[in-house]
Amino acid sequence: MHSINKPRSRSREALPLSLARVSVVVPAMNEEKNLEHVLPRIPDWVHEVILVDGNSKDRTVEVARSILPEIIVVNQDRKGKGAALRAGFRAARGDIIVMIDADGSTDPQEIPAYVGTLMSGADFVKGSRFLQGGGTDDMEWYRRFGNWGLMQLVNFRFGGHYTDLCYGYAAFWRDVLDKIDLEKVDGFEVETSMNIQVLRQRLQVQEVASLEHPRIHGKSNLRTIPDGWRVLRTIITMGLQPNPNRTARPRRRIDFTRPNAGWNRHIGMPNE
Ligand SMILES: Nc1nc2c(ncn2[C@@H]2O[C@H](COP(=O)(O)OP(=O)(O)O)[C@@H](O)[C@H]2O)c(=O)[nH]1
Ligand SMILES: [Mg+2]
Repeated sequence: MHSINKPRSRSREALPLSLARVSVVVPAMNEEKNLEHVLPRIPDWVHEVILVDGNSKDRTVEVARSILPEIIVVNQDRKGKGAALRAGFRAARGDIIVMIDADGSTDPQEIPAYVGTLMSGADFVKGSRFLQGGGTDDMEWYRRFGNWGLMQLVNFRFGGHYTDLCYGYAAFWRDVLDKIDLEKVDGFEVETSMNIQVLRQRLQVQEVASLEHPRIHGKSNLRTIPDGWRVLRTIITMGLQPNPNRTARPRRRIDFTRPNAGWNRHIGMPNE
């Protein structure tokens, strides 16, 4: 038995995070000026950082390599943020995959909150700007309104309790990729598609409060009307498809009789 007063041989910070390997996927299109505000803020214990270059016309790739020489750079097969994430997920080797933006809006220093929530039993963790503790400085009123309306539709049709929908910060265990299909999801509807599919798969989905900062340099690539329409079309199309798991019982919650059942399940460690 451990005595409470006995000093630990390893630091507390190094313990849980060293067990699972974390890949961070960063889609970036013409973000040369923003990367210096993003890449250095990624925690050191992250196993790998994957930059998906959206055929940038500026020095995005060179700048990324100069800041983080070990960064892995991949290309995407089609245009759009969804295609970029798909390529990044395919290249990722970690047990956990975290997706963040390259424009300075999502703060890599929040990664421990996502990883910690996965460690404690969640399968899929999404950031929310509208939970207590979260917020945004990067959303015009009409985008806020659109996001809210689309989220209501998703909650109504797919039985979620989301407080946010179209936000680029999320993290998940890599086996989630076996359960969701992103093959035809090329654009900004990617987060919505993922958020719906994880609900349909009855995964343990959890939100964490997140602060979204203003994009530092440049302009958003999102076009409110066409991209909002793509999101709406995704919700309608998926809503018309029958749920293959409709009769499945909701996934068993964390089994407290098994030690560390949360992360052991995902990284294939014995439970005893
Ligand atoms: N590789 C790649 N990255 C993209 C593409 N579209 C957007 N991004 C990146 O995705 C992130 C979010 O895009 P952004 O334009 O800021 O949209 P917003 O945050 O919704 O306003 C940023 O890091 C962009 O550089 C794309 O087609 N390819
Ligand atoms: Mg942005």
